[in-house]
Parts: sequence; structure tokens; C-alpha cells
Amino acid sequence: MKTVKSNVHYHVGNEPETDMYSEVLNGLRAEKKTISPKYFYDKKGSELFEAITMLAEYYPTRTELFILNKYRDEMAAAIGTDTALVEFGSGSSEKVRTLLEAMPELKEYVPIDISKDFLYQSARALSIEYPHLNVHAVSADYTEKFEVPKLASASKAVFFPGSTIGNFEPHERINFLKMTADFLKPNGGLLIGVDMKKDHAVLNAAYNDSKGITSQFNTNLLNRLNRELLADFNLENFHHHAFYHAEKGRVEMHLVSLKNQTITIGSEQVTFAEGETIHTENSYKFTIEEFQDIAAGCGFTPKKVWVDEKNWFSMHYLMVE
Ligand code: AVJ
Repeated sequence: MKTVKSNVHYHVGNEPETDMYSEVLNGLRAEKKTISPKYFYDKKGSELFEAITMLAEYYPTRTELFILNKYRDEMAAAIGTDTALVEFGSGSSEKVRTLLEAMPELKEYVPIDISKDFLYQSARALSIEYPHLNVHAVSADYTEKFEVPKLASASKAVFFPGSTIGNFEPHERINFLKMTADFLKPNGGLLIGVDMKKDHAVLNAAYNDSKGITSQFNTNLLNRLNRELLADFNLENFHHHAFYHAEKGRVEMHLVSLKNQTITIGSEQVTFAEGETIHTENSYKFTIEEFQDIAAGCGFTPKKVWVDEKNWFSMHYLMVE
């Protein structure tokens, strides 16, 4: 019998540190109530986000894919061949396939994601489609310190599409970019998708779609708390509210309490005044210069940037020495 050597390898990069119950409760006890957008993505939430990406008003996903498709050869050339491609928040590894098509000589792909089962399953599927690629799946929260296996390539490039960076607060994105620069040293690159500032009407429509899917995505968070943290939110008593805040350069999403009410969550209670909100997401938007300046302050040298013809979305390639 012939022994088949698999080209997929599994690693644990770090263990999740945060406990959802205490984090959510702390957020709801704060002066301004807030819950991290990372909690949107339970099974239903991931499906709703998928539906959002297909909406007419929600331009980011399709625009980024358009840019990736159009410029993948230039991106591949910038990344180089003796490079391990590391993806942060790889999910189903759908977008990277576009890039992989343009990189037939790539030897190593390192998808990193927090949801281990889905990561391992997606990595296995990808390794079968790309038999010449060594796939090192690393389960980790990439916003914390994590370990990766020893890689054979001369350098690393991080692929971070989706404008997830827009979800980070200013201090968080600086920490993240500095950590990433450190991780990439020496001679590494970062290929990152960044949503751009634009006409406010376009931004407002993207987060207030006519089918109400974004509203469902936002309120689904309360469903998740009801189920997973034994809370008793009545979804009828909260409304989706999303708007572009020009001075802050971000779209904000909130859940607005429609009346005075007290919610039980596990063994605790939280009271809401009518009109009070839970701030559930920030989605920061950047001009090319703003993003390059931020990255430069964290140790990156901007090398190249690709945009669509409307200047709605950007993909930056930056390097560390
Ligand atoms: C996945 C963070 C890029 O901010 O546009 C979509 C999430 N929120 N609609 C974004 C989201 C509401 C999305 N990101």
C-alpha cells in the first residue's frame, strides 16, 4: 500500500482568552452600552453577513473582489514567490483563491481563524484543490499574540481583506498594525483591504439596505445573547440604527431601546431607558493618505495601492524592512 502524505497541517496558535458572558456584561454596564462586533458572527449571523455581501447597496465585498481579480498579477508580483502567504480571519478562504490562481509557485499558505472547526474544514478543502501548496491552518485570535509553525519560505506576507481593520478602534488598529509589522519582520508585506471615505448617501445606504438584512444582522446579536447567555431581550423592543458619522469618519451601528425596560442576562439585570442604545459596530473609512500615514506610523512603508474606478475601496500593499 502506498502512503499518501497530506499537504494540510493543523496548529493551535493561541487559546481564546475572553469569556463572552463577562465581556458582554461589562459592555452593557458601561456608561455608553457597547458590544463588540465580533459577536455578530454566530451561524445565523455569518449567513446574514453573507446575504449582506450580495445586496445591491453593500458595495465593499464585490468591489474588493473586482480589484483583486483585476490586479491579482500585480499583487502576486509584489508579494514575490519565496513567500509564505498568511491570512488573518481566513473563514472559508474564498477570496484568497483569486490570489492563489496568480501565484502558482507559492509553497505555503497559512490561514488563521478563531473558529477552529470551520478553519480546519476549509483548510482541508483548499489543500485538496491545491495539492502543491502546503497549508498550515492555525487556530488563533490574530488580534492577540500567536505562534505559527516554522515556515520554509524566505519571508511572509499577510493577506487581510474585507476591511475588517475598519472595525478596530484607533488604539486597537495601531496595536494590531504594530504587532503585524513585528510578525512580518524582516522583509514582509501586508496586503490589506480598506474601505474608503465617500458620498455619505452611499455609506448610509450600504448599512440601511432596503431589504432590511443589515437590520436583521444587527438584531440577531440579541438572539444570540438570548440563546447563549440566557438573556431575555425582546427583539420587538429594539431597533436597528446605522449612520455615517463624518467627524469620526465611521459608520456606527446601534440597537436602540424603544422603551424603558429591564433585561435579564444570566444572573444579572441591565436597565435601558427609552432611546438608549447599544453601540454594536464602528466601520471606519479611510482616504488612501490617511491609511498610509497610520501604517507608516506603525513601521510600514507603503508600496502600492489599487482602487476601483469609483474610488470606493482600496487594497494596499505595504512592507516592513
Ligand atoms: C465585515 C466589518 C467589513 O463593516 O462593512 C456589514 C460588517 N456590518 N454590514 C462592515 C458589516 C454591517 C463589515 N465588515
